[in-house]
Amino acid sequence: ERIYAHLLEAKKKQEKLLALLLDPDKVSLGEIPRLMKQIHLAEVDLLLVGGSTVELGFTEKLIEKIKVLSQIPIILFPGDYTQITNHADAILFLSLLSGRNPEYLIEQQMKAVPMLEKCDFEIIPTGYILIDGGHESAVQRVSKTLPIPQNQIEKIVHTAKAAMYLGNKLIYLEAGSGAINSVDKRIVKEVSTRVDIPVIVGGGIKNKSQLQEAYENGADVVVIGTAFENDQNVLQELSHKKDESIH
Ligand code: 1GP
Repeated sequence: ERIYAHLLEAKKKQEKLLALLLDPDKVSLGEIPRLMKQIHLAEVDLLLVGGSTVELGFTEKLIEKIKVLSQIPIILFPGDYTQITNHADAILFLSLLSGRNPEYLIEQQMKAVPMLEKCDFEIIPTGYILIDGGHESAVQRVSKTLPIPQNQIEKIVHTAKAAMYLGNKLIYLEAGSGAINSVDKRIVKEVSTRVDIPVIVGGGIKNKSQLQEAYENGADVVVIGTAFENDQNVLQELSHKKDESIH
């Protein structure tokens, strides 16, 4: 339970964590050495690996390549059970609780079991909550579920608290990859004050002020994906977060 213990410890110390999301379908293996240099310089704390749809075997190849170059914990963030590989250090075992499609509430999780029985990494049960990011996100398209509107704060909080009562160890507030609107600060604040498990926030976060805003409102981990895909220098802009983190 090394990675989850680290998340809890960071939360206790109010030390904010930066996670970078790499989609195995979007990064080429040849770029990895150069990307990893930037990732190390920027003191990225966690690497999430996954995507809504990923070609079979790509996740494993990407993780193998990263592992040669880096000690940063690699956490699977799978869009479906076929992305699971024992090369990772942990998995966000997601249940899409904002949606009403049984496939992403329990079916995919059951299909994952034969593979998980062969894996020895940490399994971190995560309540995954899709919030309207102002565009049709890949999660929405693939899962065929509706996001919760940003103004339904109580519904989002109740979903998060129910997730916690069910035994989930993390809450992931997701505006969707490439969101126009990231998760509103009031949502981040309400959820993080009313649940006592770590809160991850992602979707549409592009710059330092958005990152800081999420941290200041209680996000324990912020995920950056698209912004780094579009501009690999963005990590340097975000990298001094530790000096300026909120106490
Ligand atoms: C998507 O929350 C992640 O699942 C990251 O979103 O790609 O918009 O940074 P972005």
